[in-house]
Formats: sequence, structure tokens, C-alpha cells
Amino acid sequence: MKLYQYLGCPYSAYVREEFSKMGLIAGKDFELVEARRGTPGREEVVRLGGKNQVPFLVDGDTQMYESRDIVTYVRQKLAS
Ligand SMILES: N[C@@H](CCC(=O)N[C@@H](CS)C(=O)NCC(=O)O)C(=O)O
Repeated sequence: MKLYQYLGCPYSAYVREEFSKMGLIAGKDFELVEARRGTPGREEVVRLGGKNQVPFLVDGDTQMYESRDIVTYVRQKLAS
């Protein structure tokens, strides 16, 4: 899983915090991709998902914007 995000974004922070509560470790269980405006990561977000917005999750064929949807998706994935 790749989570496109940046430090000053509160929605990104929410997802990082929830991932941490689930016991997920960046660099091990998922990849954190820097995606503030003007970065290659942000260009990838727009290219892949078509929207200029973070957080953005890519998990195989699944792509998702919206912090709450991302948290719900990963929680359900871990539970299954
Ligand atoms: N409803 C979205 C809001 C996400 C959002 O507003 N993200 C901001 C950054 S914190 C964004 O991408 N703004 C456009 C930009 O930074 O270019 C969510 O919950 O994920």
C-alpha cells in the first residue's frame, strides 16, 4: 500500500494516526509518499487518480481519496 500525503495536511495526519493505532508501520506495512504541492508524488496522485487531493491511497488496483474512506478500507482489510 502507498499513502500519498504530506506533513501539514490534517487529513493526512488523521490517516497516519489511525494507521499507527492499527499497528501499521510506515516503511514496513505501507509506503509513505511525500505529496505536497509541486512534488513528483503529487504529480503521481493526479496522474493515477485524476484529482489534485491528498491523502490518496493505492493498494494494488484499489485507489482511494477521502481520509475516512481510506481508514475504513484498511480497517476492513486488516479484519478480513
Ligand atoms: N475530504 C477530504 C479532504 C482532503 C483535503 O482537503 N486535502 C487537502 C490537503 S489537507 C488537499 O488535498 N487540498 C488540495 C491541495 O493541497 O492541493 C478527506 O477527508 O480526505
